[in-house]
Amino acid sequence: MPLSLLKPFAPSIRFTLSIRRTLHALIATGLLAPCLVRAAQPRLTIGFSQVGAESAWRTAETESIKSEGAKRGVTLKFSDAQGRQENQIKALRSFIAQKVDAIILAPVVETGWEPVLRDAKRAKIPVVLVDRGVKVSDESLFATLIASDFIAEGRMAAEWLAKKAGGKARIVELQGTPGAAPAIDRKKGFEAGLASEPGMRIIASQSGDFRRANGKEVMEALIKKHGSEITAVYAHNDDMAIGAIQAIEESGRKPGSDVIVLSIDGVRGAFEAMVAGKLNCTVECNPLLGPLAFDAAEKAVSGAALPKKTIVPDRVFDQSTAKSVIASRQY
Ligand code: GYE
Repeated sequence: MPLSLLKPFAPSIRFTLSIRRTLHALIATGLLAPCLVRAAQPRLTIGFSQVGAESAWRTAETESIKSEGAKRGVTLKFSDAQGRQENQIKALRSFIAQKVDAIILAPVVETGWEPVLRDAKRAKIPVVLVDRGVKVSDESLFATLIASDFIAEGRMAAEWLAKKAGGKARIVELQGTPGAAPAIDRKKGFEAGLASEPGMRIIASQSGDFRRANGKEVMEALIKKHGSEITAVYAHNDDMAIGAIQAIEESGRKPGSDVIVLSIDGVRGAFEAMVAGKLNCTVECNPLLGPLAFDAAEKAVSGAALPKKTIVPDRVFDQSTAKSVIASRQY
């Protein structure tokens, strides 16, 4: 029986737990084979609606959630929305129709979720948000959010850059997907971090949709327009920075020295680019959210209380440490 059906009957859950404890005691005394107990554990069915596969970060997150689900014996229904909110809404409706025990949602944009989240709530299916937040008038529409603090990431990037550039730079900003929480907040945090730095000017700011190819294309256009006036690039993710690095090289300038390049995520490609001297800094954003997401989903299904938000801590890495830590990076 799915745990959700047990929710209104707390004593039944306790009863199930006590059966489980008894079975474990029987295993310990050698009276029962472990495989029989595994069959007695309730298997959860969880729907996971993912944004897409626009970046190395997202691929790492998908992998973390899929592998953690498999480890826990969860039946995972995975849906890739190819970057479109309407596909995510369709996936959620289908999960609800299939009566999954819980939903994990990485929402592409912040707004427009209320109707479908209301449907999930009506069906008593808890929704765990991972990596990006939503804007809703009623916070009970989701169980919890597990994500980085994107404003803090933007601020850390600004502070690092102001120090590196000695308080004077002409910056090009490559934004993430329009309307996405990390794009909105990484911009906000970066601007706040530069507020007391009159010599640090953002001369252009455009979206590259968190994609490498778009980062390169936008950077090419900005180089055409602003040329060597550009002294720094701030990209909302590593993939766009790597695209921008190619565009800078093709224009005959040296990324990492003629132009300071910094970004967010801390994926392997960023560490390689730092070791090669082409990327100056990356602010980590941890995508390995599988364990936290399933802990939260299991708790929500069992009716346990959850904090509304869990913030995943992040650090800044630059060329001074890239070489020594690259081997220990997990994504
Ligand atoms: O930084 C970027 C991605 O939502 C935190 O989405 C995530 C962002 C990540 O595609 O690379």
